[in-house]
Parts: sequence; C-alpha cells; structure tokens
Amino acid sequence: MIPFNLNSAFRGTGWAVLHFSILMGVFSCTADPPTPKDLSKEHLIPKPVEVLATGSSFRLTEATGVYVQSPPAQADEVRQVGEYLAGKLRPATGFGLPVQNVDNAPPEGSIYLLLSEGDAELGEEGYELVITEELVKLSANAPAGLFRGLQTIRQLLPAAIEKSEVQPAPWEIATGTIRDYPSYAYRGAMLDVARHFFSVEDVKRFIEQIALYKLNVLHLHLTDDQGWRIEIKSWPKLTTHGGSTQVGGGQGGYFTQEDYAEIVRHAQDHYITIVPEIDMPGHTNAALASYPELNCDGKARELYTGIEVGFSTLCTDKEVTYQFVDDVVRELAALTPGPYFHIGGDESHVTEKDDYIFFINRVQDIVQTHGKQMVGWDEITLAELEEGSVAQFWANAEHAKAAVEQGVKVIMSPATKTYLDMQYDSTTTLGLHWAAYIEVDSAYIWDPATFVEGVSKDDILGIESPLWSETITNMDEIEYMVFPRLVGHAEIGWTPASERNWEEYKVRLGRHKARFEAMGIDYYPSALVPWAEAEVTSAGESSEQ
Ligand code: TNX
Repeated sequence: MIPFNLNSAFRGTGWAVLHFSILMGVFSCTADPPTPKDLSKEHLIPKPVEVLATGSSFRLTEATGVYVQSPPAQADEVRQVGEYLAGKLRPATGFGLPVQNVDNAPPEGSIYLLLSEGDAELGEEGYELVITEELVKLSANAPAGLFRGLQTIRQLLPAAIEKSEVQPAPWEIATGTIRDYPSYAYRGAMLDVARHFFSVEDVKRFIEQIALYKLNVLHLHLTDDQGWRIEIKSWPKLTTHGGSTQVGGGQGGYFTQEDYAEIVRHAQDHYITIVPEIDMPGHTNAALASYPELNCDGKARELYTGIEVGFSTLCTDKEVTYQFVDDVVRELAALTPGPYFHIGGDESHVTEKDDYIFFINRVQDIVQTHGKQMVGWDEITLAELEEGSVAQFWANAEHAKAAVEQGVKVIMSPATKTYLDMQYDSTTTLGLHWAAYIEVDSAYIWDPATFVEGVSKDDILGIESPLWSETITNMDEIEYMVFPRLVGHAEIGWTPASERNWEEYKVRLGRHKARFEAMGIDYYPSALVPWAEAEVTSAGESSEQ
C-alpha cells in the first residue's frame, strides 16, 4: 500500500503545517516511518554490550548488495551466512540483494560481512557492526559471530522487514558502532516433544524464532513416560509402540532418524546446538511398555497418557538395561554433532538411591564412550560426576552446590523463573503452576550468578528455559507460553547483569510487538508491558508499518 501523503495536500501555509503535525500525531499510520538517527535508542534485544551513535542513517535500496569476505577455508560458510541475511531481507524489501565475494571494500550502499580473526574480546559469537551512511559493515572472528550480528541488523530495520510480502520503503538504519558478545556461552531453550509430539516443521519454526534472540542451544526432551519420540533402529518398538500415544491419548508420533538429522541441520544453519535428552532411569514408562525385559519383573507396562511423574524406572541391576542404554546413546550420539548428551535423571522416585547412583555412574561412562559430555537434571549430582559433565539446576539448591563442589559446570533453569510451562497468572488457561506463576517481569528480574548461594558466574555454563508440554498441544500454544518470557531469558544469557533493568527493558520489549505480529507469533500480551501500538523508531516519533 502506498501511504497517502498528507504533507503534499497541505503544503504551503503555516496553518497547514501546524495542523499537519497534529494530524500526523493522531493518524500516524499514514506516514513513512521517520528516519532512525540515534543508534543508542534502538530497541534491541538482547541489549548490546556497547553502542556508539553517530547521528545519521544508512538506506537499503534496490542497488544494495551483500558482500562477503573471509579466508578461503571459510568462504562457503560465510557466503551462506550472507545468503541467510539476504534471504531474511528480500521478501519485505522486494530487493534482489545479490550475495557476492569481494577482496577489498565493497561499493557504497552495501552490506559487508567480513571474517577476520584477532579481536579477542569478541570471542566465537561476538561481532562488531559499524554503520555509516555509505556502508553496513559486520565483522566477527567466526561465522557464528556474523550470524549473531545479522540478527542485530534485522532488529535495526523497521519491524515490517519480518513480513513475508513486499512492504513500502524506506529501509533505514541509524549509524554508529555496536560491539557485542555474550555473557554466557550456553543460552538455550528446551522443548518437550514427549508429553505432546510436535512436527519437524514446528521444531524448525521454533529454531528460527529463538535464533532471532541469539540463543544457541535447543534441548529436545525426546522421551518420557507418555512417549518415545526418536527412532532407535536396534530397538524399533520404542517408537512403533512407545511413540504411539501422548498425554490425553492422542496419536503421538516420533522423529525418524532422518527427521532428527533434518532438525540438526536446520539448527546448524542457525548456529544452534541440539542437545538430545533421553530421560532415565525414571520417566521411562514408554520404553518399559515397549520392552518387557527392561522391567525388573519382566512384564511390560501399559502405555500411559496421564501427567503424573515419578512412577517408572528402568531395572538398574539387569545387564540388558545397560545394553539398551548403550544402543540408544550410540545411535543418537552418532546423529548429534554437538558435544552434549542429556540423560535426564530427574524425579526417579521409585529407584533406590544406591541403585540410582550406580546407574548414573554407569551411564556417564557410556555417554563418554560415545564421545559426549553427560548433562543431567540436578539430581545427578548425587552420583560421582566427572570432568566435563554438566548439572542442570531446576529446583534443588543443594544439588547445584554439590555440582560446584564436584567441579562441574551448572546450567541454570530455576523452575520459578525459567519454566515456560508455568502460568503467567491465575487467569492463564494453559500450563501448570506448581513452581510459581511467572509474569513477564518475574521471568526477567533475576540473575543466574546470584540465584543460588555458592554458585557464581564462573560455575555457570549458561541458562536454559524448558517448555514442558503436558498442557501444550500445538505451535500457537508453544508461542503463547514462550513469548515474551524467553525473550527476557535471552537477554539474561547475553547482556551483562549491570546493563539489565526491568523498567528500561519493558519499553524495549513493548516495541517488539510489531515484530511478533509481522512474524505471526502468538504471544501473551502482558499488562505489565507498555506494548507499542505502532513502531517507534529512534527518531522518537510514532509510525505504523
Ligand atoms: C518437572 S523439571 C519435571 C517434568 C515436568 C515438569 C512440569 C523436571 C526435571 N521434571 O517432568 O514436565 O515438572 O512443570
């Protein structure tokens, strides 16, 4: 739609100019967006480490190209990152945005992606973005840094950039310099595909959504009492029987190994590491229903479609159990390029404590034999953890402290702050509230480095937000519980604690409404957030895309 231009209709008299401004205030939707000029006032999430504004703007036009430069060994990968950026910008701009390699500085008006090692402060994922009237120059030590940086470029453009059809220009970015890198190396979300099954397409969409906020891990909770969701070729009934239902008795489903490989590839394209979880020795009813020999009494269990926890256990003193675990870990580890393998280990209420410890110790060896570092929920600190293993704190502070005493790193997932299945308040219809009601402010106002006494920043690998799916059945429901709380968690993982402040953050978050809507994301419109009805740019005026 071409915006009706009130300016030309009234041009010429002081009276008209005065009334024009009033009209523009009221009917702001008829105007072009004002030119963004103050980079320091842009509503970026996560908030960058350093921003220096220079008070002008860059304009993206039909003539803009994406130029990439890197050492030859990384040329293909950097070009792919350039293609990713161009692919994000083409639909709404309608511009061709060809991606080309260059050896020297590209022509004026370009976007320039440059890989050049040696900026130690930026690390693997950091980036520097220098925007002048002539050029948008993004540089990083590694392709992952370029990928994180291009998310910043997306957010600096008007929200309409996220729409899938051509929108009216102009496409402008405020000038200045951003230097940015994460506080924590591990910034994750977890999706429970066991209680309810979600399709490959849903998981891929989720990956795209979390990438925009610079997360770098997707933990997939692949098995639980209600369903086994990953094909294991040596134990086929796990999925054909154990994957055949879900909470409430629906048809369930599972990922073939090819499906899983497709998810892994999509995650890699977004510089996201997949952490697969096989929850054991508890949370295993689906396996116990599929293979009678995994039960101590040798009798298969019935499939389960309720939402109780803590009633199932593998038989920890049968040798076949360890053959089973070895096969599962071997097949899944071979499909998983990331360094971690999550073995669950939570809520094994019907496993004797000694048996539990024996089991975790043995499984840790199996995981290491297959080349991975073991991750488990905080209960695993009861066992003897080895270097490289990781404990995921969710509820028990003593367990988190025990991890530190054992010298292993902690992932912070406090249920009272990060559990995305917790209801926002007592009126929320989806979700549970056993840990807390978690409003958007509460999800944001906490610091991983001070949350558990005795667990400090150096002990923490990062943060992760789990979405358990007992009550979540489709993508819209996933989005409603995840957005906007996960956006705040993304900032906690990336932005230094000294730079975080709810009063300031909530204003920035409010400006992301237009982005959520442009992307078709279903979000919870919390009354605590000043949602901006129209996008407000750094020019300080209001306009609608
Ligand atoms: C606790 S957290 C669980 C899950 C449930 C969740 C529901 C954890 C390690 N175990 O099995 O799905 O609560 O909120």
